[in-house]
Amino acid sequence: MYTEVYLGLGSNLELPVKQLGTAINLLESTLDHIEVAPIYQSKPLGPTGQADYFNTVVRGWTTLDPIKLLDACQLIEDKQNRVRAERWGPRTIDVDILYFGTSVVKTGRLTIPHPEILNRAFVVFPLLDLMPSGSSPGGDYLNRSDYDHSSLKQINQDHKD
Ligand code: A4P
Ligand code: MG
Repeated sequence: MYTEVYLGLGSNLELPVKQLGTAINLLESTLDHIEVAPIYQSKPLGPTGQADYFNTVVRGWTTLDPIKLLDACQLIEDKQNRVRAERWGPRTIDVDILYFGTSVVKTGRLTIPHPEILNRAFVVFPLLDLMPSGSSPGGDYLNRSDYDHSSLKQINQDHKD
């Protein structure tokens, strides 16, 4: 059985746009019918003194269950030499599961929908590019005008460049 999933990608180290592209290429073998939102640049949320972040959202379909999908996402992070040092600290790549169909998951390893979606313009904007109605699979209603997006800019560079 296929489930529609949305993944949030973020990077602020070692050519971030290229890191996003590498992760998307790797996700092509995990998800079917991948669609990718534009890339957005923003100031870091959390510890200051870090470089700007580049974020996007990917939609696709999977036959994996949520934990197996998390394993696949973490394998991609490992392949891209992600070092887990500081919470909210700099990273080559972060792959978060935002929505897994309409599922609600709360285990030690996994919370779905991702609890920070509504607090983050850099997640909501690319999500809305793929989901223009604003009705999320989690049952929330997303609206750009709810956000201060002064530090958020859509960049023209494509992850394939
Ligand atoms: N985990 C639980 N639920 C999920 C889920 N839905 N998807 C667990 C993925 N993982 C989930 O994550 C820690 C643990 O969360 C995982 O082992 C998994 O079991 P992590 O990525 O290893 O560590 P982290 O960095 O401490 O947490 P997280 O939640 O990924 O960080 P954030 O909250 O994404 O923050 N500023 C801008 N502008 N843009 C950004 O993308 N990102 C961060 C990182 C900080 N500031 C940022 C950005
Ligand atoms: Mg993460």
